[in-house]
Amino acid sequence: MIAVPIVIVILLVVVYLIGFRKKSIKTSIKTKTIKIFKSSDAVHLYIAEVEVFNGSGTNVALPEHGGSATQSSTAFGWGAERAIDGNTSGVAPWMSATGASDLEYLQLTITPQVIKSVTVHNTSGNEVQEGFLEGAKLVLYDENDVEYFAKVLTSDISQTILV
Ligand SMILES: [Ca+2]
Repeated sequence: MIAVPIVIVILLVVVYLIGFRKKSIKTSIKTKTIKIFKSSDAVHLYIAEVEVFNGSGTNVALPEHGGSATQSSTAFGWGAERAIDGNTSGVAPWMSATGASDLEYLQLTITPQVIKSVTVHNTSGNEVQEGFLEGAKLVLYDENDVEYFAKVLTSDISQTILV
């Protein structure tokens, strides 16, 4: 009679330990690079702003916190730095814009550290009709440039992805 509760307790402890172990592994990964790949449905990849938050709530994508940005190519002179300038406005021209090939991307490099979330600000208004991010792909890489997380973006004006 007493064996059943003991077995249940042991099972609960095992489930708890497995869950704890997985969580610990994931949260210990240090991110170095964040890329957003253009959807093939979009002409250009327009990004109003990308914010990358660590556990202290600091936006580490900002240049003053160690972030930098490049992109595969630049259209209209709207450089990658506009995606990390602290201005989340999605109204042209306050955004980055890549060229129009199928392989365009924006790349952020941060001081390698554990991050908690990424917020992507989309274009808005009528100036850039094809700028909505639906189908674009967010990919995170660790400090050895190994991909460890990916998520397809939506057309939302602002979307936060928990890592
Ligand atoms: Ca901006």
